[in-house]
Amino acid sequence: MKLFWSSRSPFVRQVMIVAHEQGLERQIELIAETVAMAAPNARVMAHNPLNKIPVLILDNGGVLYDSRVIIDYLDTIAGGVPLIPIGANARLSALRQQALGMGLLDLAVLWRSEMMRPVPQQNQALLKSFAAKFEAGLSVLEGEADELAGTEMTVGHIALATVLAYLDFRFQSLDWRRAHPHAAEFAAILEQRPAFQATRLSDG
Ligand SMILES: N[C@@H](CCC(=O)N[C@@H](CS)C(=O)NCC(=O)O)C(=O)O
Repeated sequence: MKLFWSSRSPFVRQVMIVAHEQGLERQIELIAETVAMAAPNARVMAHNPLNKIPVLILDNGGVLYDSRVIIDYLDTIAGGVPLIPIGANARLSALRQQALGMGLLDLAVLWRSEMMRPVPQQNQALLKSFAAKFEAGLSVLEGEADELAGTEMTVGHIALATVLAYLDFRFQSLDWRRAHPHAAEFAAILEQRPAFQATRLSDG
């Protein structure tokens, strides 16, 4: 399998965490790609018309995107303890938490992109709205963090811990730990796992 990959992408990171947790990482060849909303990458678009990574190219030529689909695929073929639980309640809870994490990451990417525009061109209403939604999401995470920290890891844990890692990577001035100590404890526990250590976000 080949994965269109970047060390900067929190979506790619989740796929790689699942690959490591499920012992599949050696079966995945990483193809480094640079992507940007304003500069379509022809190699990526040839496989994913949305121009987004991660994209997984299967040995039989099949193509999978987005990160949730790839995670589901890896979790299925691994055949071990699933990170997407099987029982209905646990499954829905994990998928809802994953949706919160993925949604916060989508928001964070858009927020950062708006913040990087020259100040006179920034849409202040949009920035305020991004900040409000992000804070609301973090507050839900803070309320669930103790339970997350004490339960078996799922795709929900992975998505939410990756949001917090992305804040450390791209939003250092936010100082999110101050108002979210339970989330900070949850992140600290997960980041100790080898799969998380092996997949740290970086610009290099
Ligand atoms: N929903 C997608 C989001 C992926 C995504 O936004 N990836 C970013 C990199 S972090 C990207 O490829 N951006 C390029 C673009 O938006 O054109 C997923 O879960 O895979």
